Formats: sequence, C-alpha cells, structure tokens
Amino acid sequence: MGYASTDINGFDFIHMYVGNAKHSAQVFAALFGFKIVGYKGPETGCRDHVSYILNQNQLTFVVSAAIVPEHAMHNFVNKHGDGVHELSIRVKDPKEALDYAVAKGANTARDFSVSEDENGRFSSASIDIYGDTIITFINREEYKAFLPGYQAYEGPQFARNDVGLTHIDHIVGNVGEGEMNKWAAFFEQTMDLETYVHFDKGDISTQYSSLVSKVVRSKNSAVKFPINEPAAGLKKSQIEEYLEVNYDAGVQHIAIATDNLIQAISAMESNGVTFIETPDTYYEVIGDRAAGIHEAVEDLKKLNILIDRDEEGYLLQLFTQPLGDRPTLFLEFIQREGCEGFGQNNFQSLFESIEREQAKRGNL
Ligand code: TYF
Ligand code: FE
Repeated sequence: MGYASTDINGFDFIHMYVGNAKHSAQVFAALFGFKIVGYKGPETGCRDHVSYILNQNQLTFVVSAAIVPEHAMHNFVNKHGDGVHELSIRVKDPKEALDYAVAKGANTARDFSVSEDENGRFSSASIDIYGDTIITFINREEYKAFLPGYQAYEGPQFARNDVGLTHIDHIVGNVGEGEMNKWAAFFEQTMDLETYVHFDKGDISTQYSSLVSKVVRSKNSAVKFPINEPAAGLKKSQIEEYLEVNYDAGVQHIAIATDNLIQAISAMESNGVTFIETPDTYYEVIGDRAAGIHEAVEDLKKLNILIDRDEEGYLLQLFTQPLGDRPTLFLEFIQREGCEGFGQNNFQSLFESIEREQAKRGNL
C-alpha cells in the first residue's frame, strides 16, 4: 500500500478563474464545441461566485467568477487575468496522494474531503504547485455526475458544430528563470513523477530568445507536465513575456487531443478561433517528416497544421493565439498517430511565429 504515480489514471477537469463566468462558458462552448452541463450560483445557494461546467468527450472545463468584491477569485483575476487555477488528476486514493505529497514537502491547498450525495461518492484533496495554481487529486469512480455541488444546466447551448476534442494530452507550466529544476524535482518528489524529456537551449532557440523545458510524467504515462523556464537570448523570450504579464508562474498551455485534427481545426476556425500562423515555407521544407502520413500536406497547409514524427509514428499539432486579453494561456490541439513527442522539430518555426506576435505587442 501507499501512494505511487502508477495510481494516477489521467487528467480530469481544468478549472479557470475568470472575470465573467457566464460569458466564458458561452465563448468556450461556441468556439471550442463544449456543451454546458452544470451550473452553480445564487439560484443553487452559492452566493459568492458563479461556476459553469463544460464538457466534450473526456474533456471537462470549469469556469468560475466571483460575484462579491471580497472573494479570492477576484484577487487571482486582478493579478493574472483569466487563467487556470486548478488542474485535477484522477488517483486511486486522494487522501493517500495528499498525505504522500505533504510528507515530501508540498503545501495543502485544500484538505481531503468526501462528498456523498444522490450521485454517489466523490473525494478530493489539493496541493499548491507553481504560481497561483493547485493540483487536485480526485476519485470519482463511484460518482455519476461531473462534480458535486452543481445543478444540471438547462439554459441555451452555444456549440455550433462537433469539434471532436477528446481529452487532455499534457499541461504546461511557465516558471521563473532558474526554477525549472526545482519544479521538476517537486513533481518527482511529491507526486512520484519522473523526468523523461529535457529540451535544452540548443534544441529550442531562435535568433532572439530561447527557453529550456523539462517534461515530467507519471510512471504509467497517464499525465505529462512540461515545465518551461526562460533562457538568456538576444531579446525577451516568450516565457519572460508570460511571466511579466501574468505577474507570476502559471499554466502556459493545455494540449487537447483529437482523433481528427483537420476536422477539429476547420470547425474551430469557422467558429472564430484564431491560430498561430505558419509560413508557407514551412511546408516547402517539410520533406521526410510528411512521408507516409494519412493526411494530404495541401490540406494541412491550408489550416497551418504542423507535422512531426519519430521512430514510432507522427503527430499533427496547432496552437491558438492567447485566449484572453494578456499573452498568457493558449491551447494546443494535437493528433497523435503513434508519436509520443512534443513536436520538437516544429519548435523553431513555432517560436519564430510566436515572436512575430510578441513583436506586434511591442514585447520583443
Ligand atoms: O508542450 C510542448 O513542449 C510543445 C512545445 O512555449 C511548446 O507544445 C513549448 C513551449 C512553448 C510552446 C510550445
Ligand atoms: Fe505542448
């Protein structure tokens, strides 16, 4: 007995703190194809904040906003803008996961608690990680609804088409310069994760700026957390820009899997999602990386989709522009066909493209 990272079954919900939960729910639904499935607010006895649950296949987002001035959610949004406050992962025993993490030096963010209601039993416990972010360990094996404390949502729906997003692939954090190793060690020690990829300066540096990155994962590969930190470059790196405008470390991107990236991107683009641009020259030099893939390169090019491969297979990926008003959180959409990498061969083109956006903001 005792906690081990092989007890982790995968990512569960993502919880964002926002300025206006109703608007965020409507926009997430309309742009990314979520169904709004749960609601909490004054009508359900919750008098200080409003939350909506959004779902699509195995993907669940919660958006919450304070409705009284003294609520802590305001402090989060005031400092960081809309962003990810809570990541959740499914474990065998949240109490064991919490006790293990705390014994290894983590801070408790929320004590272990069990909720029993008409939908069954739901247990959870949370620890602090980088920035104003927490990880919540949950067990929902005996719980039939999405989350306790919510009412089924019965208002209008905003999804316009089937986008086909399926689940979270990885969640990336940006941390301060010199802090990446500390956070990788934190995940290894408090959650029994292992470091399995390290991208150093040579792997990812453009003419101007660079970053370094380490990926930690559970020993069964169910969850993956890349951690970036800025590295010295000629000009300000995208990670520094994030840290400045977020006023802290935090979640940089959530990678969401789909079985059909062409369909997903076409649907989201017609819904008004804006993506990072890829220059046409990218497809001129794509060469062997696109050999033997099922999709036509012409179709990928029309949608700006990036291609990478390793010995095992290939992956397709594309990144959105920042979701909110500050260049902080963005989404990645990824279709894996055997390749378990992170698109390393796309870093150069991707980071140059991100830098063109930074330059437009006057932050390069
Ligand atoms: O998660 C990853 O490692 C890839 C690449 O600022 C990446 O998606 C890394 C850093 C970044 C944007 C994308
Ligand atoms: Fe990624």
